[in-house]
Amino acid sequence: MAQAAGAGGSVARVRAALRAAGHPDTIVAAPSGARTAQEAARAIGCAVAQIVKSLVFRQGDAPVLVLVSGANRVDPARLAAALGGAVAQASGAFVREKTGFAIGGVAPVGHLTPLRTLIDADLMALDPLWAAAGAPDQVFRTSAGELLRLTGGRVAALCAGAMND
Ligand code: 5CA
Repeated sequence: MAQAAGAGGSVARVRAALRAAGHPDTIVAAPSGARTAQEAARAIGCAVAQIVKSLVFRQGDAPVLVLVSGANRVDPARLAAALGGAVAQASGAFVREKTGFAIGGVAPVGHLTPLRTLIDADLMALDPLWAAAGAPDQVFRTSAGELLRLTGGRVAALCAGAMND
């Protein structure tokens, strides 16, 4: 299995989190790379919309995980409304500190600390979904229902992106 150098521990953390939650181990390597949603979709052979972006924002010092379709962009106003306050996109250092993952490999599960999670409503209509598995060349297959269950996240309409135009 191809793995980014030094990312083996991060992928193992995702695998352990999936197993602990009773989710099948669906992690696969994308040797051509899956650093962006476009790259991941090309590697898997699925629509960009089916790639889950795991975006970290910060509300003060608190991290917030936002799961959104690769075809969508988060609308900052909708996100602020859903969270009841302004948020900013987190720096790579903040993301690493709170999740243990580097940008490009941030998974929806297996974080070092608990993250309040929001799931964009558009993801609910897409199946299967693929999300990063802790490294920029590893993804796993899942579903919107499983993401809800795994993260304990709340569904909200967060995007005014491609699917809402
Ligand atoms: N592996 C792919 C497909 S699952 C992936 O992780 N995509 S992602 O969208 O979830 O992660 C990339 C996101 O990281 C970008 O959309 C962007 O929001 C964020 N990002 C990229 N560069 C930076 C940076 N320098 N600082 C903070 N966030 C960044």
